Amino acid sequence: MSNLKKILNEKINCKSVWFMRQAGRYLPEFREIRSKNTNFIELCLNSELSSEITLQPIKRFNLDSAIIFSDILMVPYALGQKVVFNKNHGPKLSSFDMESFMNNDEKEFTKKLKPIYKAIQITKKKLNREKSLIGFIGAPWTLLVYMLDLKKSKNKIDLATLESKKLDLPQIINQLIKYLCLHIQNQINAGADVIQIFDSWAGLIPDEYLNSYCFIPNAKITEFCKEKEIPNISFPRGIKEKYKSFNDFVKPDGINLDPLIEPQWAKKNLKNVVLQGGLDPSVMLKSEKEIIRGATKYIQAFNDIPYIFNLGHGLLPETDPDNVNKLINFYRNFDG
Ligand code: 1CP
Repeated sequence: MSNLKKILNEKINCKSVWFMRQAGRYLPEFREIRSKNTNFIELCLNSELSSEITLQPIKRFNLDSAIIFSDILMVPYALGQKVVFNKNHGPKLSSFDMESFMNNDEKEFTKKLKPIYKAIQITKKKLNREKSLIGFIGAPWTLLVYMLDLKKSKNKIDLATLESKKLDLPQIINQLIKYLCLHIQNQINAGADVIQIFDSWAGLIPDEYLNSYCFIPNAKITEFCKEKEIPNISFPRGIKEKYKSFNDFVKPDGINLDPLIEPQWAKKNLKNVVLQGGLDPSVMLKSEKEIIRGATKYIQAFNDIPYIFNLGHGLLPETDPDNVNKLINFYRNFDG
């Protein structure tokens, strides 16, 4: 069994390191493939290339886990929205249509995403058995931010527009949960060992909606993972001290910290859960000394509890791969 699974399943204190966005734009070998494949959705649906990209950071750094190269927006795509990835402007989706959204069909959904499941199968065969293959989904709220185009500036959502749309959000969220659980099931069937649930924009939810848009949907999906006995990791990024009530309510196997969460606070307040990550990815753009100082804070704080080394968000495209290598070596050699 991989160290990642051992830590999540048995709460064993051993070393394991992987990074969010470990396969991506900071790697020259990724940029080379990407430059020849200008349609990002098509690239995600190319099983051979997706598997090759997934394995690039494993080959380069011998990381303990691989995360399948895909995107959280493949689910809205499979549910009928057009998705385009514009350079520098982030992803854009065609307008949301409630009727066609509610008319989706499970068989059709699985068929559209088959190449992702095939990529998981191919990767699993090539991956050393000591390593985990991580599948993932975006949580309903984070998908809605893109599906309904809610984000009007970097850290704000347009609540007035959301309310003026008069959409039946509980119905939309439940429909999303159904298809997200199907996507998880299909990834497990194809060979995923662990599931990470990204709620990257949870921090933008107004307080009065946190329960219905974040806690309850994440809890339902986590419950599904538990029924299927698949280790799961939550990432409710940006909700600050509400990480505690999230953890008590959702009860995930693992929880990814963001850079706003102090390691000592997490240790004291987040119980019965394996902690993962936390280090600010922008630290990776600094000097070796600063990277080591940043990492030491986390490694030392969590030295005596099960901890999965990772960052507080994805690796930035400007990151020097050499710095990633230095950080991994520092973590692996640390014994204090
Ligand atoms: O070359 C390019 O222009 C594409 C860049 C890129 C990549 C490499 C996008 C567009 N998505 C991905 C892959 C990806 N996305 C992975 C698999 C690879 C890995 O992690 O190693 C995963 C897990 C995601 C998940 C994802 N996509 C999230 C959740 C995690 C997070 O970073 O918060 C979100 C919010 C997205 C949406 C998305 N996809 C891509 C962009 C530019 C965005 C917008 C958000 C952003 O800029 O981070």
